Amino acid sequence: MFNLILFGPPGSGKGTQSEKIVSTYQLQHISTGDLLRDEVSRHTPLGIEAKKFMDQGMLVPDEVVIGMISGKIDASPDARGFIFDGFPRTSNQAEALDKLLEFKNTTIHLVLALEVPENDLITRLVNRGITSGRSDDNEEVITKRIKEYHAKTEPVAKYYNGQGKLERVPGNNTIDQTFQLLTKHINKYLLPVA
Ligand code: B4P
Repeated sequence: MFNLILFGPPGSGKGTQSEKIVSTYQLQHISTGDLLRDEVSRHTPLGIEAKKFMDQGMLVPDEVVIGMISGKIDASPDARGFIFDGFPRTSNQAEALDKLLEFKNTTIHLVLALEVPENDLITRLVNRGITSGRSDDNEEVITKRIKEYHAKTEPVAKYYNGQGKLERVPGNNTIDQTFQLLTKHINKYLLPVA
C-alpha cells in the first residue's frame, strides 16, 4: 500500500492534481473538501454545522473531519493506496492520521507540498468562484482561508519534514507541467498503472 498526502494552500491545485494522480496510479482519493461539500449539499446535520465554518473561511473542527476520514479508509480495504487531498490541515489531524494508519498497519509514505505565490492563489480562486458558485470563493473569504492556512496548516509541513517525508514542488506552472514534477517523486514509490 502507498499513501500520499497532497499538501498546499487553498487554490494551490490539490484537487486538480489529485484527479490526474488518481487516474494514473489508481489510488483511492479522499478529499475532505469534497466530502464536506457533499454533506452540505445533502443538508445533513454534519453539513449544516460544517457550512457555518466553511462560509467564513475557517477550518471545520478536527473531530468532525477525523471521523469522516476513518470511515472512508475502512470503506476501501483493497485499495492500492490512498491520496489524501486537503487533509491533514492541522497538527492534531496529522497526529490522528498517523495513529489511524498505524492501527491499520500502514503509514504515510510521501507528502508533496505545492507552492504557489499568494497573488496567483487569489486570482485562481476568484476565477473559480465566478464559474463554480462556491460560497467560499469570494475575495473576502479567500483572504481568510489563506490566513487560516498560515496559522493552522503550515505547521503540518514541519511535522512531516521532521519525519523526512516532505517534498516541496512548484505549483505555479501549467497543470501538466506541475503534474510531471509530482510524478517524478511518486514514481520512486509506485509505477503508473496506465
Ligand atoms: P478544499 O476543497 O480542500 O479546497 P481548496 O483548498 O480551495 O482547493 P485546492 O487546493 O484543491 O485547489 P484546486 O485544485 O481546486 O477546502 C475547502 C474548505 O473546506 C476549507 O476552506 C475548509 O473550510 C474545509 N476543509 C476541507 N478540508 C478540511 C480539513 N481537513 N479540516 C478542516 N476543514 C477542512 O484549484 C483551484 C483553482 O485553480 C481551480 O479553479 C483550478 O482550475 C485552478 N488551477 C489549478 N491548478 C492550476 C494551474 N497550474 N494553473 C492555473 N490554474 C490552476
